Amino acid sequence: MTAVARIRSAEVLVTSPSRNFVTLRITTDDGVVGLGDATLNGRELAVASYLRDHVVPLLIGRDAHRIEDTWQFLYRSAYWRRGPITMSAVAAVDMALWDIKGRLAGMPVHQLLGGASRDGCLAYAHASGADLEDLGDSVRARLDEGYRAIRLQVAVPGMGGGYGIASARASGGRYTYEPAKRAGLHIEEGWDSRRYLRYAPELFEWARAEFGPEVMLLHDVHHRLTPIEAARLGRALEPYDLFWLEDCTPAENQESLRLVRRHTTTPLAIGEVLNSVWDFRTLIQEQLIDYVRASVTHTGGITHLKRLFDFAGQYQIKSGSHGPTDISPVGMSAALHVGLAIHNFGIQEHMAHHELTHEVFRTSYRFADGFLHPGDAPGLGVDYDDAAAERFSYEPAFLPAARLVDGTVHDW
Ligand code: CS2
Ligand code: MG
Repeated sequence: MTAVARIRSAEVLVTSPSRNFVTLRITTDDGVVGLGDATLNGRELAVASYLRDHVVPLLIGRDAHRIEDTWQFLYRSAYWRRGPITMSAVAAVDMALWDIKGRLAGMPVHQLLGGASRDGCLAYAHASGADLEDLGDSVRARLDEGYRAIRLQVAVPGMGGGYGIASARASGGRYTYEPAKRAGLHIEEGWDSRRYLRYAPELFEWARAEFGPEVMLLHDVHHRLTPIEAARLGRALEPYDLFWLEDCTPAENQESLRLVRRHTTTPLAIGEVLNSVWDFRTLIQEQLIDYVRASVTHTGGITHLKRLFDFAGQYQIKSGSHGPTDISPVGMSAALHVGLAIHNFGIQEHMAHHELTHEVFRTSYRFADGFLHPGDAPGLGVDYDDAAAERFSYEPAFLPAARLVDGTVHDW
């Protein structure tokens, strides 16, 4: 007799312990609980409504064990496919069902995915600064914590900023960059590609001279260059041996990466704003990238992310799971279970969550000597503290926009 675990309830939980998170909690008739992350930064309530109004009614009474069937049902029966809202909602259900299956089996999710393929997941941290001295302090703090791979972002002189910067000096050495701002108003930042292109190679020349050849260095362009500019940057950075150059040009037009690839051997990572295996098809089949930057939260959950990574693996492309603070601890844990299990793991982003976030989400993943491990607790290994969550009500927050010097809206 096959065991059935009927879904009794599914709740959409919104909380804001330092930033907004949307979580789906599914409970079976026997009281087994599973959690899924549905946080879409700056558009959180759209996914909350999609789940509450359109998905939860379809879940009640279904067998929580039927993960693949539920995934296909939610994806195909919606008729309106793909996109960040749909794929985040499907992801939350998928993660919660894997969590339930793991708890019922008494096994961590990575065991259900085939077991560990490695001892831990190589993680990279963020370092940034208002200038090189400030950035240096930030890098040293990350190295002291044990990271072996670090993403470097620094303000471009004369531009009054740049993407992904928190001053280490101003935050007392603690890295506190948070993309979404609670100010309520839409924040706009300036951008000048010519200044940036002149400065980026200087940044990495400095970094190699300062920190030597061993540390793995990463950099995020955040979609701001044209393909030919990206090609030029990739080539200029070759002497500094980057682990990867991320989102060097917007990738909706996947073919544009052909041009970049023709000119540079700097490894390329793409994909945090893409949501499905179909969005990556040309990038993967033509080997136009080296790392898939998808997140478990925005790409249909564990089931679809694994399918995407397996596809990439046939082309010697590795995983590089998106892991900023806007992926909740539930999403981070799910990404780690996948990362530990798959063969073609590359690296995991780790932008550590605020202490308040951990008061709501009790996690069992751990970091040591540059590596993350999801832990061996059954399921995903994350518990949600309702009493703590109730202390932090939702606060609207917006991602910034970028404008060029003449006022034109640019890619942020
Ligand atoms: C970034 C993200 O981590 C990254 O690589 O690109 O922090 C991104 O800006 C945010 O996830 C946007 O919500
Ligand atoms: Mg990025």
